Formats: sequence, structure tokens, C-alpha cells
Amino acid sequence: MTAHEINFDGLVGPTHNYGGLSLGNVASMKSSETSSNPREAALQGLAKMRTMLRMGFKQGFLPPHDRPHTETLRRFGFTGTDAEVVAKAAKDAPLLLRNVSSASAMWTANAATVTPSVDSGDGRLHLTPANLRAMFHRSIEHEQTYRFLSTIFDGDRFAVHEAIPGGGEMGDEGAANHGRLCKEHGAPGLHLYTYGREAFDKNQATKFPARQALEASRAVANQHGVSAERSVFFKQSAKAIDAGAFHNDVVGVANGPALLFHELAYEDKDEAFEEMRRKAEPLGFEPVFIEVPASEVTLQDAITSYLFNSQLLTAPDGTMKLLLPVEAEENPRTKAWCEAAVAGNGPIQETIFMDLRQSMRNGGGPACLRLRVAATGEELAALHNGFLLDEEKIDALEKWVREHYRDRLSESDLLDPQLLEENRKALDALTGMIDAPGLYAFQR
Ligand code: SUG
Repeated sequence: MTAHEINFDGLVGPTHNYGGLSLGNVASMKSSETSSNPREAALQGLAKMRTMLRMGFKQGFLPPHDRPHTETLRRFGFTGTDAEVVAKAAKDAPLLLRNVSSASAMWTANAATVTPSVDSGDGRLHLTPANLRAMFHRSIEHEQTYRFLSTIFDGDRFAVHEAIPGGGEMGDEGAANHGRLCKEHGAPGLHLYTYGREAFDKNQATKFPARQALEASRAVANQHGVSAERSVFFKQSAKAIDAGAFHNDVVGVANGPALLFHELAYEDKDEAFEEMRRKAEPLGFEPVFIEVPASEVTLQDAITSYLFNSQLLTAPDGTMKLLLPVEAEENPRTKAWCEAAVAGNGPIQETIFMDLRQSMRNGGGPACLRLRVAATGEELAALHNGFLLDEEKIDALEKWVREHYRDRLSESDLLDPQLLEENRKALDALTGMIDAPGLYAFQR
């Protein structure tokens, strides 16, 4: 069966800022309290979406969330009008306000885990929003994400589940820790679930939080009916997590039969790779392991350049391309690796470098900014069209960004209740443009 891969990128929200909120995410910790430029961030993201369209890929987007999130502030006991709620939180709980103001939903690799219909138990396309329990500022995303996904993937062909329940130890970070190996997008695939810890294991082996629990990954596979013969669960290395690989997609990426990864990304990789070879055989393909040795690219190079947080893509003409952040071109070792990869006999035939610096400063590269959905032609036709992009719609979104976004946001700006009003005006205009009324609680 033929299928299309659609990338749903997160449209960067008007409150994009550097809050220093993610322990273990080196860039986020380093950028803490510097000023951001939300307008530039959103335009950089849209430029990437346009580049994808021009290369012949299908492109969609997920809108920003409503921030600051007054509903969460109300759950913390703040009362009054929404403006009063923000003003009180600014005075009494500025750190809480900073957390509920984050535009972190832009990294849609963490929005959900997706199973194409060809691999699920009941022949439907399944999606489970990630609970993002490991970080408070992200744990408030899944309800709105559920709303987006159930609006876009509405009808009998789709199943949108609720996020996996649980406390911090039951963390699920979505597609950032999930990959799929297959002969081609529409063919049956093998699901790779990478986890950092077992939920009930009290002995944390890492200095930085291991965000993904094995039990959460298993729960998602169960919900979607992905069989044991079609799944492999394997562990991120503690070394990688402590070097700053807070998600596996910072040290590895899969596409088609290829898995591109850093030598130190996984624990017990030989065993896992053997299992992948064995389970891929009945599916008619052989995995292509592209291992980048630590002697050529150190873990630190990987974390600062985001070489692996790139989009590994099969173009309509069948060639494989790698879309990377410019930081990977600026680092001489990752640049040399890219040049050698393209010159060699491996599957990667082209590299494209993009300026996504606004997102990168919070630890979000090209792959963090997108959620991949492999959909059949019929499924594609059944999606809510408002969330799919063409160049005209990108023009309109750029205009919308220029009209509504600030070009500078600092820590003190987040204390301003005016920001809430500005953002809601922007979101109201957006839902009008894409024919999705009532998408946000404040509109209902
Ligand atoms: O969860 N950064 C995000 C980056 C997510 C990247 N996603 C993937 N690797 N798939 C995170 O740590 C920083 C927010 C701040 O500090 O203001 C933040 O949430």
C-alpha cells in the first residue's frame, strides 16, 4: 500500500521564551533568562515548513497552545478574571507563571506517538498524546494536544487515545523516543521504543532525569495493538542522558530501513540490533545501521550540533535527504561527517542546513519540531484540511505572525497580563483562518 509521510510541525507560539525550565537539556539551561525573539522563531519554523513543501513533502502544522495557561493557574488557587489571575500569579508565584507561559508545545515530536494503520491491531491510525510528566511546564500540554489531534484525525479511520496516566516516573515523551523501520512508508513496520528507565525502579542511574519509562512505551504499544513481533524496546545509555540527550532523538533518527545513531546512544545495542534484524526479516527488509563513531563525533558534538536531531527523509523520487540545523554545519567534525556521508555509498544523498537558532537555544532542532504521520491516500483525504499547508497558507501564516508576535520577550515581559490578551487575539485570528472554531477552552 502506498502511504505519505506528513510532518506536522509545531507553529511556534507568541510566548516563545528562554525560561531555563528543562533540567538535563543543556541548551535550555544555558539560555535561561536571555531574551528571545518569538517572531523570528515562528518565521524560522515556517521557513522550514516551506522548504519541506518545495522538496515535495506533505506538510501540516499543530497550532500554539494558549499561554499563559490560566486554567492551570486557577487549579493552583488563583481567582478572578483571567487578567487578574495572571496579575496575582505575577506577584505571588512568578516562577509558576513562567512555567505556564512556556511555548514548549512547539516541539511536536513530543506531542504524541503515532502508529500507522498498516501496523495497528485494528487497521486504524492510532495516536496517543504524550503525558510529558517529567517536566512540569510540559505536563500541561496533553489535554490541548488531545483536542488538536481529535479535531484533525476525526472519524472511523482514526483512534486518538488519552495520555498514559501516572506521576513523574511514568513519563511518556511521545515520538521523540519512538522510531519506525520499514521498507517504505506504506509497508509494515518495526517499532523501536527507546526508554530511559523502568517506572518503579528506585535507583536512578542518571544524574539528569531519564524522562521515558519503559512501562509507558509498552502501554502505548498495547493501546495501538502493535504486536510483540513488531516491536523492540531498548534502553538509552546513561552516558548519553547525562551528556544532554534528554530525548533519544538527540542521538538517533530512523527513516525507512535506516537507523542513524551515535555509537554511545544505547545500552546493550548489539542485542537490540540482533532483535531488529530478526524481526525485520519477515517484513521483507534488512535494517541499515548507520553508526557514527565517538572517535569522529563526540557525544558533546552531537548535543551541541544536533547532528542526529535532523529529519531523515525519503523524497518522492526515492532518494534520502537529511535536513539539519546550521549548527551541524558550523561544527567541523559533524560537517565532515555529513560531507563524507553524502560522498560515500550510504543511503544519504543530500544534506540541507536550516537556521532554527531560536528553537535550538531551547534544545529543539528540526526533528523536535515535527510529528511524523504515515497516512494512506484515503486517510490523508479524511484529515482536517485546515491543518495541512500549501505555500499560500504559509504566506498567510507569516503575515499573521508579523501582525501578532513581539520581536523580543524577556523574563519580565512574562509578568505582563497584556501578553495574555495579545496571544488570545492571535489565536482567535488563527482558528478563523483554518476553520477550527472552539479549538481553545477560552473560545468555548
Ligand atoms: O522538552 N525544551 C524542550 C525541548 C524539546 C525537544 N524535543 C525533542 N528532542 N524531541 C524540552 O526540554 C525548554 C523550555 C525553556 O527552558 O524555556 C524546553 O522545554
